[in-house]
Amino acid sequence: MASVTVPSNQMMDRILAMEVVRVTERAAVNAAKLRGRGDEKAADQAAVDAMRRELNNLPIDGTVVIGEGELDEAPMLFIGEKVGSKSGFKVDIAVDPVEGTTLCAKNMPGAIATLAMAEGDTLLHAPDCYMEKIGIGPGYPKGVVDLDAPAGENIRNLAKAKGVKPQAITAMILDRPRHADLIAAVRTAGASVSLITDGDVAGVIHTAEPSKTGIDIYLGIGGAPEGVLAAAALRCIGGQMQCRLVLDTEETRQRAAKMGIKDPRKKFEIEDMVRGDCIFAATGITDGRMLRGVYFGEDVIETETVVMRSATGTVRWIRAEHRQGDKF
Ligand code: VTB
Repeated sequence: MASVTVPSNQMMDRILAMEVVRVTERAAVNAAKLRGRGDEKAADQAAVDAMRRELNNLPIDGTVVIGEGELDEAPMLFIGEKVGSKSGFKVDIAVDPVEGTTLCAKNMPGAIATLAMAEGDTLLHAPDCYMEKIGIGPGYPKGVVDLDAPAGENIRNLAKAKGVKPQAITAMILDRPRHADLIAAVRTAGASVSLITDGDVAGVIHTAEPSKTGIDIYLGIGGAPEGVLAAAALRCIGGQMQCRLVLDTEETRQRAAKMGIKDPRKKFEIEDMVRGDCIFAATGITDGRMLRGVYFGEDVIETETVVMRSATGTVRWIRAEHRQGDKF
């Protein structure tokens, strides 16, 4: 039988790749109990509580670097909060207990509970501001698309690299007035635009498997925390992503500087946002294109989770049946 050799310094990651599944599962189930109730805050709080409780059970010395806000504004999972047994492996953690709070409150497709965990001091500490993003899946030459190139040029270059006409390219974009020019430029280039109302972490991940999702490229401005989470996922599954923080006020520039960002105009590559080994996990809260939402049966709760590990590129789709309802 073939044996799998994992260097001892990565052993902890390997165990954690399974452990983090519990964290996003619990957050998703707790949020799903409140989905469709029109109360974004309540569902988010339920997911935050569950995620924090589970993180604190892990054998890690964890620091939340992307969280629910800064200390004074978020009572839990705030940026800088220490989580875990505090005696284990040193890790940075990015969380979004409910990515798509509106989707969850309205029980619309695509809400997920998500987190990324990386070796200590390797995740970008980004303030909660906007971020320009461009992402494509694996298999393309480096630099085929560029954050600073006009959208039409990116579409044409991507189509050429894929060996298709621009008409066969689909770009996913958040449906926001700020994207009106971008959407028009992509359409003028001949490509199709798939609009989403929320959920750009999943949006970026869609580009990793265009043959299944129909999405070739992700474009536009979304949240910076979601950008770091998406970068962690692409680091695991491959692909290219470039981002730039939108630091358009003195206040955001100062917050970024405090977090160690020296160049406010820096174009971040995946390796700048996630510098070390990482794990990414997401569990569906509501049914989505990528993950099924939580299902509540009579004696069983079902969840679907994707967990990825950059050290090996392994992607696991975990369909779980939970029979002990009171653990949530
Ligand atoms: C995106 C999306 C999120 O925020 O980052 C978006 O992924 C950006 O902010 O699900 P605006 O809503 O202000 O455009 C969400 O939609 C919500 O956090």
